[in-house]
Amino acid sequence: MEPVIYAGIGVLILLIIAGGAFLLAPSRRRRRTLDTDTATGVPGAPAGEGEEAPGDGDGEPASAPALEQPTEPTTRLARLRDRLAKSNTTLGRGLLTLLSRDTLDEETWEEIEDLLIMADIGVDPTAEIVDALRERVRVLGTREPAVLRDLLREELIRAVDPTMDRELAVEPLDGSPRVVLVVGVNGAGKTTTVGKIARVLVAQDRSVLLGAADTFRAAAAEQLSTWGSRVGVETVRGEEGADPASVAYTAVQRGIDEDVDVVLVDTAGRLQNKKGLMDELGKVKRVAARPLGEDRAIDEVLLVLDATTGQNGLQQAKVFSEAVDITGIVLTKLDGTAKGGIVVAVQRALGVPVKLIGLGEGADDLAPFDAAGFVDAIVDA
Ligand SMILES: Nc1nc2c(ncn2[C@@H]2O[C@H](COP(=O)(O)OP(=O)(O)O)[C@@H](O)[C@H]2O)c(=O)[nH]1
Ligand SMILES: [Mg+2]
Repeated sequence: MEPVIYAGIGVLILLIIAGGAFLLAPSRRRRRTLDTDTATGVPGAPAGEGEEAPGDGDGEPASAPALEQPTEPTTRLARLRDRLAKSNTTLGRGLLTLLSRDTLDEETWEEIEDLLIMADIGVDPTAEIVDALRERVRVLGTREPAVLRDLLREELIRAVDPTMDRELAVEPLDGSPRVVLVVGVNGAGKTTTVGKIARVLVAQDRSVLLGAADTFRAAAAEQLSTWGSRVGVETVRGEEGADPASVAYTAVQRGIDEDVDVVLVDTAGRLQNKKGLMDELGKVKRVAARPLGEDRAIDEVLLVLDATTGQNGLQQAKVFSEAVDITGIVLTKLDGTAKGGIVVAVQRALGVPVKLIGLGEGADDLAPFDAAGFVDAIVDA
């Protein structure tokens, strides 16, 4: 009898231990989540203090909350091409239909010009494209649709300029993080874009830290840290109404302390007046660069522009570029407009390349911009 009782007690003890471990596991996971939230809530909180090293203790590898797996960045334009094609079919088809008419008379060339202008390409680039096409069509004397399509494709690619350097300066450096500042008017898609870029970098195995320098609304920082936490990236935040420059500074300093590859700083987009904007953005940029030392500067200042805002958006873009040196443009909401020509217009207006395009509200709907891929999506639509 006795051995049976001992065995019974043994099994009971094992069950209690197993049950305890089972109950503990989820609460440990919850606590890690909380740790992260607390750390992000305190600007400049010391690096990982009090946090357990991932994967120690229970033998589980990195028992973090389930993180999302961003899609491979290099295949994105291919994946998102349909959206671009769909929103710009009128342009592509319209141009090809006109070019394929039996006679290419003055009136037809004017219609081609109108289509390009309506797509927001801008007056000067439109004239250049049409002049070049007219000349080449005349010299070749061809009415062959396939040939005409190739000519159109070539001239559009030339207008978009395939020679511009569209790489983001985010290659890791020794000693200090890359710093990217994101600017633009409210609603353009800045916060969304910072979140999407963080995902691209995470997919490339870079360590990332976010800085919520839009301190005017608490919701803005909340929105940003939600993006970050989905892929295990922390956010440095300030109190509502805190000095945006000091939040940016803290984020960069912490990026240095924690040996982070890239610090992405989101800003507010109030466009109250040019002077105010210049003062504020200039200060954020200056102060954020301080922890990097004398011989380093902010690596990228990305201007986020809503492609659906047309000429108005272009005007605002100019104001921003006068306030702070822009190094690249992110054109958002290209999924919702037939005016893809804004790519050409904004590059001309600011003299900097479009580096990324937003093609939807989905977390991975951001693609590196590529002149040929972009034009192909339009003329093959
Ligand atoms: N359709 C579409 N919506 C976008 C895109 N990028 C951003 N948005 C939406 O634009 C709105 C404003 O974005 P938000 O990032 O908050 O703008 P912010 O004020 O500049 O920070 C949100 O509803 C986003 O989902 C895009 O590429 N396509
Ligand atoms: Mg925002």
